[in-house]
Amino acid sequence: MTRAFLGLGSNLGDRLANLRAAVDALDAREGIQVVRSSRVYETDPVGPPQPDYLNAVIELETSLPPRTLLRACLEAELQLGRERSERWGPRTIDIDLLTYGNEEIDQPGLVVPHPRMHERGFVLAPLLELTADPKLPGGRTAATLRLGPDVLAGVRLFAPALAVDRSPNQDARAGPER
Ligand code: GSY
Repeated sequence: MTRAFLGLGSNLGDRLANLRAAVDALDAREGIQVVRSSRVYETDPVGPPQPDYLNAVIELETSLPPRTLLRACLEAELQLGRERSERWGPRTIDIDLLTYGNEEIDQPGLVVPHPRMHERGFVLAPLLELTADPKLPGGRTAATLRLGPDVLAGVRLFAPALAVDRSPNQDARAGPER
């Protein structure tokens, strides 16, 4: 089993419901167990003007290899109604693979640790709640990051940690009992 961290973001529709649905959709998949979530932050958009985001980070245990995990994230986005039209546009849900164990992967379409994660307050604030020493790009450590006030500007606490719904109905969606 490998420990992985995913970044979740939503700035369209019922944003909190979208984050909750993403947690449940991922946890329902074979080979993925959501261990815990950070709290939820409301964040100023990075990129072109668009509505504010809700962001959170979740920690997984997974038996899936990294590319299969990435595909599971993309499928969960589609399941939740994400349309991948605009690269920087508003979205119902965005699921980013931030880290996969201690692995460093640089392949077309799959770069882990996520190359911009250490620059983004909307990733760092929730991620550092879950782990004090995340795997960061370029061998950086959290202790050596220069976390000036700008990094966390526009990042506001919004809601408690997302819960994982493992009620019988959710299990039914996931298929056979695990
Ligand atoms: O990279 C994920 C999508 N995204 C976000 C986001 O999740 N949060 C904030 N605050 N800005 C963003 N810009 C993009 S694109």
